[in-house]
Amino acid sequence: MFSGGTPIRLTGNTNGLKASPLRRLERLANRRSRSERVVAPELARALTEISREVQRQIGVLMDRRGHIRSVVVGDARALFLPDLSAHRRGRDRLCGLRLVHTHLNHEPLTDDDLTDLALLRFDLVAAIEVLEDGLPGEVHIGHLLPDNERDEPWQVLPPVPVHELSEDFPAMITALEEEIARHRMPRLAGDKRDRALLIHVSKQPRTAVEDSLAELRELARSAGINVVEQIIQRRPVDPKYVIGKGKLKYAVIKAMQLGAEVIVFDMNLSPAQVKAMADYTDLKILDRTQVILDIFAQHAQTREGKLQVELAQLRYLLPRLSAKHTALSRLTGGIGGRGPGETKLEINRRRAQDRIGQLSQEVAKLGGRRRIRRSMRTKKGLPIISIVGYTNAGKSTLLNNLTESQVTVENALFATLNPVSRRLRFPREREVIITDTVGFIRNLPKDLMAAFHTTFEELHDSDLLLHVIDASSKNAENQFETVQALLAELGLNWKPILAVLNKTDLCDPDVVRGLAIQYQGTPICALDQTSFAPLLEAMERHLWPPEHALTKNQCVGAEYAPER
Ligand SMILES: Nc1nc2c(ncn2[C@@H]2O[C@H](COP(=O)(O)OP(=O)(O)OP(=O)(O)O)[C@@H](O)[C@H]2O)c(=O)[nH]1
Ligand SMILES: [Mg+2]
Repeated sequence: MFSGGTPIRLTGNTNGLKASPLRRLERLANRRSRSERVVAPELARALTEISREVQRQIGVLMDRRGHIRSVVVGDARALFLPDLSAHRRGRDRLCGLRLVHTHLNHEPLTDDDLTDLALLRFDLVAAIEVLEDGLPGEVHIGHLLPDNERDEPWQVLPPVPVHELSEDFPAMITALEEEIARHRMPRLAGDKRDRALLIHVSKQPRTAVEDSLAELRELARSAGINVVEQIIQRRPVDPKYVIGKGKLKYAVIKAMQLGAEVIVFDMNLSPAQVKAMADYTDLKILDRTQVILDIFAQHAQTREGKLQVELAQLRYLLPRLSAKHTALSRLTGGIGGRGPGETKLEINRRRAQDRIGQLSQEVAKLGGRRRIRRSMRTKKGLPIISIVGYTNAGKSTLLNNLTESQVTVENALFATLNPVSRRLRFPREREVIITDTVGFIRNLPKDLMAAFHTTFEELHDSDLLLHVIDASSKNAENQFETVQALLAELGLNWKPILAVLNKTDLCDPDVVRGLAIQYQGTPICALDQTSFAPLLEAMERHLWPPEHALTKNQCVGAEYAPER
């Protein structure tokens, strides 16, 4: 083990070893081999002799200067490697250690040897056959390959006797490392985004899988994650390793080849699954909820929004914070671990609990104030229209162009977090308050729903909901259903709702006609105020019953009056 300063040089299955081999192993641990070979013949011989005597595999981890950093004892079939996490040197490089060990049964490199090679990024792995007389036989060597086109990122060399090993090990490693760095996907200058591999696992139909992944890619993009690869597994979810251990190994190796630091699962992971996978790899493991929370954390601007997001993040993290869990630091730094306003999330369990209590109170207090503001507004008797809809449907754009305001509009998911209200003046001195709010999404994380409770509460005061639908999306129908279901969940489905078909400038007119019939919707292009007349007319019809309604010609558009 290299963590904690002093290396523990002899590790593994040393129980029951007699004094003599134990002493020889300890002596080995202080050795330095000056050979330019992968392993010097004398060292190989020392290893095979002890190995034969104790009938266990013996391995050494050697640095590039030939120092033996650790001696590892296994059983007859495998080694038990120490924790090397403190020894990682960045993903563009090998770890600077080679593993040289014995094989008692003349076997070539095993699957475990090669997995260790890939996951721990050893300079190389060598297995020395132990002959009957305890002398070293042939040496099997495997090393990583720079090429990331293949499924297997390693190469196994033809075995050679120890004394025939070439003497240019240092040159070979330098060349290999250079090659690996060259093959890395080049990062554009200034691109500091985390790179991620996306994984979808389910038995859903292909189109559903593709839609789901497309949305996850959008979420990732909005969170500032650079997606470098995606893997689809059409199988039931493995309760522990989600895609199964074998496939997880493949994914981790693939991620490493591509220089990805993060694996994002297109689903929500249980705390146990996160822990199992984090124990297996030091890549950061994220799920869909964390990506959404991360976007919220980056977009939160108001004090209330920041508190709500931090609350949602901590509620999500709490069950994942076991008392002593190394994966934690991976949960809490960078993507998935950013607090709102660039703070770092509190990771200690006890403090997280305290903070949740404190945040809940503050959010409730702000909710109370919000309620007072609302009731004052209601007293004024102005009708309230709320704009709802799937995220990125164009809600804020509509609010801006109806009222000539400057709410943030972005081609990103969850650009808006907290409600913004503006006045909208109709002819004949009729005024309404129109509110834009946070967008909806499929499987909206429940911790977010809970934290944004007071925000959603505001919708209850509405006299009319405008459900903005992105008519240009091929998932318009699913998105419509999702929003309807969430409205029902919030107890809002009994409210009068006007369907608004947006982004019609991007649509085939026949599609718009079809959707208009299907949803009894009013087509608009939120970017173009001249398209608003039918919508304004429909809003008036709802708010002021027909006997008082304006004639069509009188409804000419909106005037802006800022909220006081
Ligand atoms: N072509 C076209 N683009 C539009 C239209 N309406 C909005 N957009 C674009 O769609 C993107 C999202 O618009 P927003 O108004 O931010 O959408 P939103 O529904 O408020 O999104 P969130 O707040 O993130 O949930 C922006 O890039 C807008 O410019 C439209 O009618 N036509
Ligand atoms: Mg918005």
